[in-house]
Parts: sequence; C-alpha cells; structure tokens
Amino acid sequence: MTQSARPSGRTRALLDQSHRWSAHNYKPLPVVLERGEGVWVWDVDGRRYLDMLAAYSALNQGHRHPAILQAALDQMEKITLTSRAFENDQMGSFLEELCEATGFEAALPMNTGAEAVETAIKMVRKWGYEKRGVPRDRAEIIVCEGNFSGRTTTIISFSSEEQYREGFGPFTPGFREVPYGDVQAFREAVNENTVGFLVEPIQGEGGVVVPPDGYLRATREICREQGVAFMADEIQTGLGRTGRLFCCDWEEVRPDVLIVGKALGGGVYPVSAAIADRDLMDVFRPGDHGSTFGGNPLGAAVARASLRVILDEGLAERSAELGGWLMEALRKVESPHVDHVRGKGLMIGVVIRESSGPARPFCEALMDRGILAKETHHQVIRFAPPLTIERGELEEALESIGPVLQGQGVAM
Ligand code: IF1
Repeated sequence: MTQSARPSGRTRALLDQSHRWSAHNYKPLPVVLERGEGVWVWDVDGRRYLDMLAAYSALNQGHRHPAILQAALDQMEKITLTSRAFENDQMGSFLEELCEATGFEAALPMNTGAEAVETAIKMVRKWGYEKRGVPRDRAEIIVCEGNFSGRTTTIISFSSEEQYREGFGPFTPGFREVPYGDVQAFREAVNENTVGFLVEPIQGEGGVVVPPDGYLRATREICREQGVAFMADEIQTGLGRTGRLFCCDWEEVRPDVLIVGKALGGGVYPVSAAIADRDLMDVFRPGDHGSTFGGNPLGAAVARASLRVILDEGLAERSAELGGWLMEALRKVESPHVDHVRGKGLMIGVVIRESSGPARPFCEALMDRGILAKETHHQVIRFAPPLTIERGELEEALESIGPVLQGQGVAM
C-alpha cells in the first residue's frame, strides 16, 4: 500500500472549495477521489487506495462494474425518465426480476433507502387500518435502539442517536423502541395497535452489531402469531453483503416487507424498493404514494444489471468465504487497542477500546497507508469492501491493517 504524504496543493484546494460551498454536514477524511475501478480508487494526486467502505455497501459490485456501466450507457441512448404518468419498457422487467430473486409477489420502486423505508412505514400503517382494524392514527411500529434507517424527519423520529434528532423536532409519533436483540422486550412491546416491526438484521451504523442467534427467527414468529408485519431493513445488509443474498436468509426468515437499496443501484444510480406480497402491497391505490424518479427506465436498467452481477458472480458466496477469512485474520492481530472483531461476511466491525481513544485516528492512519475505511459510532472501524475483492488484495491490505491496529502511525 502506498504511503501518502499530507494533503497536496491540489487536494488542499479542492478540500477548501467543498468546505467553502457545501453545508458542513459531514467530516470526511481529507482525501479527494477522482477515479474508481473495481476495489481501487485514486485521488487527484494519483495516489491509489483500497476502498474498504464501498460507499456503505452501495458498491458491492465494485466501482464502475463494466456490465452495469454498459447497461446505463445503452439505456441512456434510448430514454432515461418518463415519470410514472406513463409506463416504460424497463420497470416491469426490473420488478419481475427483483421479485423472482427475492420470492415476493410485488415491489414498489423508489430511489433512496429512506424513501423505501418511508414506503414500508406507510404500507404497514395503511394495512393495519384496513386489514387489522387498528383505530385511525393509532398504528404503532416497533423499532430497535441503535437503529439507522435514514435521515427523514419521520425516520429520525425513532432514532436513538441524539445527534440525528437534535433540532429537528417535532417528531412523528407511532414508534415504540425496544432493546436490539432482546426477544422478551419485543414480545412485551407488542400490543393491539402494533402493525409492524422494523429491524436491521445487523445494525450497520449502530456499529456492525450482530444480534444473538435466533433473534430474527424468534421475533418473526411473534410477528406471525400477533399479526404484526416483520419489516427487514436490508438496505445495507442485503444483496450479498453478509454472505447470503439477504441477511435474513441466515435464519431462514422470510420478512413480510423486504426493504432494499444501496447496491441495487450498482454504485451507478440510486435505486431502492419496498417488496412484499399482494396482501400488503395492494393497500396502495393509484395516487396514494409515488416519486418523480421512482421506477425510471435508467434506474430500472441499472438495477437489472446490478442484480444480475450479484447473482451471476456469486457475490454472496464470495462475501461468506472472504469475510470468514478476513474476520479470522483480524482476530489474530495481537493489539492492545482492539477490544473485539464482529460482523458477518464482508460486513465487519473492529471495536477499538475506549482506553485507546476513538476509531477515527486509526482510519486516518489507514488512509496514510492507502486504505480507505470509516469509523462508525466513535469506537468501530468498519471494513466492508466491494464483494468483488480478491483474496490477494485482502492479504495485501492486512499487511497494513495489522500494524495500524497495533497503533503504528496512529495519533492517539
Ligand atoms: C448518511 C450511516 C451507513 C442504512 C440502512 C436505510 C438507510 C441507510 C440500514 C438510508 C443509509 C447511509 C446513509 C449515510 C451514511 C450511511 C450509513 F452511517 F449513516 F448509517 F451505511 F451506516 N437503512 N446509510 O444504512 O438509505 O436514504 O441513505 O439511501 O446518512 O450519513 P439512504
């Protein structure tokens, strides 16, 4: 991995420019990228980095996958946007292929993950009123502490992260929070107005938190008994990331609503969807819900290719094999700074001890060695490369990751 000097003149100028003109809603690493290919990205000074974040699992297929690019280019030669006022020749095939791959009867296409989550919330609320007889405006959805499902005002209404809520009230009612991983707490929270349970099979932003074995299965059974819709937010864990096509597959759990996004767009175009059977999906009638770009032909063509790549290249199987190897290799690194390593497949979190300070300086030291990773929740370094990564590339990365985890080059 190349050692990189401190920001050069060109990097500095571009950092200053974005700082001058952008809202300051992020604190990105001081690296300015201008090219990506597979698992590699290059900054404006030509330095190469291994991308171990993959845009938070929106790049499972790697940067600029040729088949996905080609699908985008071909579609751009034809038609890119129609709105849903008219039909287009790509959306139906996209949704058919998506439903076949996931085993559901229908899908509602959106763009960002948050929009798909909002779609799922509206779906199960209306289903609760129409099919379950829940009194108007009394529907409740159970969520977990540590959740992250997006940044809209309704979604942050049920966030347990103070910073994501501070200053953005008033909040949307109708959500009840339970500890993540606690089946009994979930059972006790269900009442006659509970219409849904929104859960990430592994909490990504929460710090790559894997629930106890059987948690998904047990809560899913309670949902079945109580007539509550089990809503899996697989926007980050889905599409191969954890070693199965969907993380729920590890416990053979079939949700009532499957929410997907990120890698569905192959790193080329935002595409998301809420997927369900007709008993839930058909609560939507013409005019109930929509989006200017949802189901557009360019996004649909890109999503078809993105899904094809995941299935044809066996990305879930690669994630299981390489993730298992990487997790074991990381656990073998002897370091006074690492509390433990957790995750599933190529969705891995390395937890840094509080006594060693936050994870950010470790990510900065990794950047200096040509590896891009991002901390989450202060203490966790997240490793989630494209699922197309080769074993040799991971072995090479480990030659740098090991020493950094042992504190080399880390400003503590
Ligand atoms: C940011 C986090 C990750 C998600 C899950 C829905 C969404 C996300 C499980 C919403 C989005 C992104 C959002 C981005 C950073 C990133 C993130 F740190 F914020 F939480 F991945 F962990 N469900 N996660 O992870 O999808 O609307 O963004 O398309 O907001 O900073 P979106």
